Amino acid sequence: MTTTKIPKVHPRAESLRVREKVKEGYTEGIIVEQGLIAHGRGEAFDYLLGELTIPEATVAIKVAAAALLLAKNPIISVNGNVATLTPKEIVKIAKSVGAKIEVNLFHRTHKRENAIMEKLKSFGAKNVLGVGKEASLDMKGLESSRRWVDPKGIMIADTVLVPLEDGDRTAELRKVGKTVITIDLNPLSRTAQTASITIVDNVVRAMPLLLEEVKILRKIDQNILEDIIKRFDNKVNLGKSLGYIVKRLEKVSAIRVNAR
Ligand code: PTJ
Repeated sequence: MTTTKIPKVHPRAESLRVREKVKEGYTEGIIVEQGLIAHGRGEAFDYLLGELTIPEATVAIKVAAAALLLAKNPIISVNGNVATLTPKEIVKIAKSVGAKIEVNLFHRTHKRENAIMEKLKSFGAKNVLGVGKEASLDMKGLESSRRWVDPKGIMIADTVLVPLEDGDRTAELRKVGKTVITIDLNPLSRTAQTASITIVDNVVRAMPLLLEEVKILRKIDQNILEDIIKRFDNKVNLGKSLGYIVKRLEKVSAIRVNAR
């Protein structure tokens, strides 16, 4: 496998380093070809954000941490891209909030499920659900392979963290009363629009921040956590996230026009 040397001074070095990671995930059989394209779409939105965690994402991360800590039965749903980009954080967040971990793939193959499970186990996960025959229950209302879930996992969870995915599932999970937390760079995506809590950010930045927030809020009273959630409106926060992009583009374009 060839690894490209990324010059430290390259203005977009971090983004290029993440690309190398994505390429590794593909070589390891964890990320599917379509995942490379999905990553490119994410990069484009990240560019619009300025490749940083915007204030609206910081707010949503706090709410997400509170929701995970208050959940009776939380779970983290993992696909190829997230398993490659943030395996350490998946395992640590799961441990910190007592969440289960389930592999749930759009492009499902047993080989990929196994590769993802092994990756997570190499980062300390004890039990990974949803692999092979374990994903035996049909979550009605879905056409894709994502409908196969583990009876011990997503099916009975009250709160599901679905970092980065296609939009077919979030609405169905909401319909059956689950709290859905997502991390999606595209504030316009179906997942972003239908989740209970949407963090408009790159998983590589948001997952470590979510872990830190969980550690902070763990020490806080339950009624304060409930209050954090009550005061949050996802539609409003999504609107503000889009507003952030609009303002940023207006600012950049004004600089260009004035420089002429
Ligand atoms: O591993 P599988 O088989 O379950 O397949 C996973 C992919 C990602 C291929 C599948 O879920 C898919 O096709 O997703 P979409 O429809 O391309 O949606 C992915 C969403 O994630 C898009 O809205 C992207 O903008 C967003 N995205 C991509 N990379 C990141 C991201 N959001 C946050 N952080 C990223 N690094």
